[in-house]
Amino acid sequence: MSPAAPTPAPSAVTVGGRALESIRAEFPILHREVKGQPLSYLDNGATVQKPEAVIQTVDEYYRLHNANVHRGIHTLSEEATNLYEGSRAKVAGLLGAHPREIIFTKNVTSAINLAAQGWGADNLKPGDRIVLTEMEHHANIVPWHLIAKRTGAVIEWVGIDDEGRLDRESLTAALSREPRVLAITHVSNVLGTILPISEIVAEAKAAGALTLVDGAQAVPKMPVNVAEIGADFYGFTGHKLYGPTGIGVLYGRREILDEMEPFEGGGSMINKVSKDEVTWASVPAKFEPGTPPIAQAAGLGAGVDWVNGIGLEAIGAHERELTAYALPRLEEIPGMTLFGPSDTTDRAGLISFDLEGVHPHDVSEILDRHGVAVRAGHHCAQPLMKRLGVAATTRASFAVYNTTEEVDRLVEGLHDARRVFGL
Ligand code: C6P
Repeated sequence: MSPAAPTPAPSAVTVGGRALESIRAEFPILHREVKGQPLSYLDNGATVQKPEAVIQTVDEYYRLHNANVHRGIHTLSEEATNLYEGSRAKVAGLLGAHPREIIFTKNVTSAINLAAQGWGADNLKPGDRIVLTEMEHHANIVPWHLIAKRTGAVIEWVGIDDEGRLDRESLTAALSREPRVLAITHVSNVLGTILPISEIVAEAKAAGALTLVDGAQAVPKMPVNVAEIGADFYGFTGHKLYGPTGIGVLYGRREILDEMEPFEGGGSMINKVSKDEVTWASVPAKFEPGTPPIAQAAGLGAGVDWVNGIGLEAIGAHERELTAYALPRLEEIPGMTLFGPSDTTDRAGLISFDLEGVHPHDVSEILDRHGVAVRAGHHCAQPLMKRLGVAATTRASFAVYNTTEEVDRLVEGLHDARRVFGL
């Protein structure tokens, strides 16, 4: 563990060339109080707060442009369609993909379900192997259980080492058994581990596996280029990228999307419907039945513009600095166990921990009295909790607007939690 970094003066901190204070000013919710204390929102792994630009875009959509997309030949419908498709182009630009490779879904959970069911139903057969890792979120476990049950495929697990990094030997061994699928996270939502995803995907492809990457915790924290990564599918969720809830993204390689049958049927995804037969629209419409999340897509587009204005490299670096600042201070607290890699080169801005003698729910409740919001629980990663030997952890997770003062308040709150429990 590196020695504690000195506290920078708040007014001197910049992110992507912008003063941190001016970035914070763009987030209205950061100025409210909780339990009579200023809010320190450190639950960004669950969802991030929204800047004015995103809030205004959603508001303006309903005030000025609300209509259904791809349907009406009238001005409002054209405006709504332009906003919706414009956001698709922005997301494609962010990921280095073609807009036709971007499917809008409800969240990353539905993106992974779409890929698992849509691809798996026609491509998996009894005995086929699906490889998952011990650090997956349930969103990248349960959909594979569902398709395995339907097709007779079997799930195999790749382990992690004691620092929370992927056990590469275990991965290589699993890949040597020629699995049909590797579904893997890019960044762990519990450990913060950043996986060397391009290397892993290349190894899986060489073994002939279809690859799906869960980018829920990566896309808000670092530049992601799907062409460089080379995965067949890559998913993320809009509400963690400063956008609204209700919108997620599945990137799929064009050839795979063209070959895949739709997962759900309905309006907007067809070419022709007769009493006896249906033909599909081309991608991405084939995978977007019914009225899509139009306002949410517009908001996500504004979120993409907003992060591009600061730069994801700079956002990730700021969050890593906060992590480097927090780790030694947390480690000094008696009874503290920290999970995840001990240096910050391959870990993103989140920290899970266990405070001996205080249940994570109590930690979280006491921190809330200090105005500090963190998450406590299994973080939808129960196989990982089992591997770590705990039922739950407390997690502080950072975003672009967090400060070292907020880390100090977290540390003070944790000392208070120990006092409350007589420790
Ligand atoms: N993790 C957390 O507090 P949805 O709910 O579909 O927007 O995101 C699911 C998801 C998938 N993968 C990873 C790696 C995630 O972190 C999440 C969401 C939140 O850690 C809520 S459990």
